[in-house]
Amino acid sequence: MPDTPQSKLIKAKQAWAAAGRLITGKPDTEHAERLPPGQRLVTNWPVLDLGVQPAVSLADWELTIDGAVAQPLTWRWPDFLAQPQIQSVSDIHCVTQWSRFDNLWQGVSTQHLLAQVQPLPGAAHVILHGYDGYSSNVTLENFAGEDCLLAHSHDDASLNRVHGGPLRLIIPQYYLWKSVKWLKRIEIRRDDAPGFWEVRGYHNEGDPWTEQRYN
Ligand SMILES: Nc1nc2c(c(=O)[nH]1)N[C@H]1C(S)=C(S)[C@@H](COP(=O)(O)O)O[C@H]1N2
Ligand SMILES: [Mo]
Repeated sequence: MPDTPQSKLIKAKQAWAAAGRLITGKPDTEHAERLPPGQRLVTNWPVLDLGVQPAVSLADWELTIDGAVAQPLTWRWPDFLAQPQIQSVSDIHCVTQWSRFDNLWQGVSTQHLLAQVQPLPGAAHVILHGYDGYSSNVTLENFAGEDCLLAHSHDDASLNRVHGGPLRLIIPQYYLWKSVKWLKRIEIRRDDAPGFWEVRGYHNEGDPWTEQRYN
């Protein structure tokens, strides 16, 4: 990678992961507090990504779901909007220590998506790919979590580009690095494949309550 300011930031975050920075050692497995250990509440919404924020027009947008599924599919924007829409409210927690409460999301549930593609027996992992080349991995079980959705709106407005519009994933039970912005492809697999931050020292899971920040 060339030594751009962005690649310096990536190297710095990788070094923090190696050093276990920000870990408080006080897991809150009972969720006694609403704020996970080591987090602070913000009311704004910080932007974090690799510094490339792809502009994907609705006319060009496509989402492919493939891999270990009986019915792989590609949705263009009208196909996506034709799916049943849900709303859900969740808190988000970033590994860089900020949390934001009560985010209203609208979009299509991951459970609905899975019912369409029908994962094959043995499918156990999901790799999320963004239009910017970013990726992250979650287990199929976590991907299918209650409040997980493909979100096109946040707090009653279309998701803007910096936060991953037209469409991003939301996996509220994990740190936000798993919630891939500018979602392009959902790959369902039998074996795992660690994503961008997971190969750079971040935890393979990412539960904020037990501070699964780094591995
Ligand atoms: N496509 C893509 N998704 C991404 C990222 C990225 O660089 N590219 N960064 C992740 C990280 S590390 C974080 S903390 C959140 C930040 O989301 P936000 O900018 O909407 O707060 O997006 C996640 N999803
Ligand atoms: Mo992040």
